Amino acid sequence: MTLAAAAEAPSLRVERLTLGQGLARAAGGAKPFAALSYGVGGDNAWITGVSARVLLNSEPMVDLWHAGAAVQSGTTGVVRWRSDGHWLLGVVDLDENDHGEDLTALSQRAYRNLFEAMKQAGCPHLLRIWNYLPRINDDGGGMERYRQFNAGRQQAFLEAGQAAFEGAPAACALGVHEGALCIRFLAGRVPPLPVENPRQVSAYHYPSDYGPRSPTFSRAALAPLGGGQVALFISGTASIVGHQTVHVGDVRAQLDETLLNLRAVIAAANERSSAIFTLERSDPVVYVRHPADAPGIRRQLEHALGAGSRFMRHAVFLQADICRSELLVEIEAHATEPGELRG
Ligand code: 3EB
Repeated sequence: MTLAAAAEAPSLRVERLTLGQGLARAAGGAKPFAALSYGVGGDNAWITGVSARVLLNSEPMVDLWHAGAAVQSGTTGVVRWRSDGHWLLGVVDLDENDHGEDLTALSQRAYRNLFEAMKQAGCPHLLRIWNYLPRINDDGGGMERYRQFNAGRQQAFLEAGQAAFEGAPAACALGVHEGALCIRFLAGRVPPLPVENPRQVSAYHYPSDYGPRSPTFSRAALAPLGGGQVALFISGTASIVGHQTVHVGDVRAQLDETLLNLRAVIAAANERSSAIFTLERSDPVVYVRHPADAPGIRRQLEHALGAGSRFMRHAVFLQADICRSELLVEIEAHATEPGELRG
């Protein structure tokens, strides 16, 4: 699309609220474009939840997305979506028991439908994907379920002609204890600018020790949102240096390493945009494998980032399994700042 057309497009905005605030906001005015809530399942036309336990007695949080006023909704295969013609938010909730397929085939089908939905809505560029897999670290019959998911996901990207290596979208993949295979995704008309982390091997180049097909995601993605704003979507980030898990068994050291990785990927993003992003001004989700670790993780984050930082005020702590069984904590975040991409 041309630059002029991009400039006319409705801008996308996101705000992180408590679920209560989000519902009150929606009740008081027009329905939001879409919302993704963390810590509560169930959904209706415009809000969809990630069903994982909220830790530390904190409230479930919600990302309220605002886009153009003329929202259309549709169903494409197993994908339900809402779009204003410029931005698309879609969801998949698949109960594996309802489908006689293994997780590889099911993931491939979900992603195939997802790309079809993007085509139908005229939003061909994936910006960010959230994946939640039941029992992610379990054996799926000769292969770990996360590895099965990776195989199906990569195959669907290749078949759809979507960038499966360089240029892949930002993503996360977490394990939930029960329920459906959940995928949420955000797509648009303008391609995002992928960002890698100089401290880490690109995940799409992981050696085959981590599975026959590599994971399909970039460490982060920069996306112009219109209205002079740029978004930084930071993928799930953990204690991995090069391609290796480091500090096995030491959650404190894993969190320190994760913070170094987050700061490194933000620094790399800041080279590619006139916007200035900081970790302190981002909206994170903190995934904790063992609930007993959560109070210590929160204290350590308060110490590192400031108890009054936006990061801490907006943080949501969820119990989840992380895609490698030695990883104890993983953090993802997004932020928006004024600026534009550098070519
Ligand atoms: C890692 O760095 C940790 O498979 O989509 C992080 C973000 C991770 C996304 C994915 C996996 C994914 O490899 C795991």
